[in-house]
Amino acid sequence: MREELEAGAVLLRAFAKPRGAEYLQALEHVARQAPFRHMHTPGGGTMSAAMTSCGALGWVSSPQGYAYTTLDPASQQAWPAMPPSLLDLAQAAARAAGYTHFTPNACLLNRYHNGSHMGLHQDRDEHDTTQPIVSLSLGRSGLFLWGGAERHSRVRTLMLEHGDVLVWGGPARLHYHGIKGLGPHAHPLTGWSRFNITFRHVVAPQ
Ligand code: MD3
Ligand code: FE
Repeated sequence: MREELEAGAVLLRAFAKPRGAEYLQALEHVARQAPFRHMHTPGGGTMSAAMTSCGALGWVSSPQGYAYTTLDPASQQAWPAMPPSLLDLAQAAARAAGYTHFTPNACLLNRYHNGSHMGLHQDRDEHDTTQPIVSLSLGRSGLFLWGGAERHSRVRTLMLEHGDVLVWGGPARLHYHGIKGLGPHAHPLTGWSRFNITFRHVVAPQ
């Protein structure tokens, strides 16, 4: 089911559900090489969602700021390669949403437990807003906050379920969004955890 949420933003309900277990295996393969960790923020806080990355570039937060890097600071090694199954899924979803030339080179993996959330924010570290962001939700459901162009724009909520894919581009690419919390039920494949994988095209740091 393809639902246009606003200009540029498409929700593909259950798009990834048939292969959900396969995508979770790919996620575990990444996390064995680059474990999930709780990053620190420039403001002195710690993010309640645990994160890791795969692909040529990975996203890191530290007291010094936010950046995409070619090396995982935890290992000083390159980030794990993007699993082909995940890359295929992201490109198929982008195509289904009307974005034909999506070439993600960064993939951010988020893990939420009880009490994890992600405050309203914009994704603007990619330095390329011509390509969309594709998001894959796996496991326990999450309450997505969907805002607008400004921090104080009206915010709507949407439950994201296992296998749902969001494609966010065009005029909606820089809109505010977040995760308020998790659904009440455990998921047969992930228990009390929710995972989200976002695929991005990032302009390589100089
Ligand atoms: C709307 N992740 O990793 S995914 C993030 O569920 C992030 O973990 C959330 O926000 C999560 O940055 C939400 C859906 C999403 C992702 C990127 C967007 C929605 C977006 C970028 C622009 C607008
Ligand atoms: Fe985001």
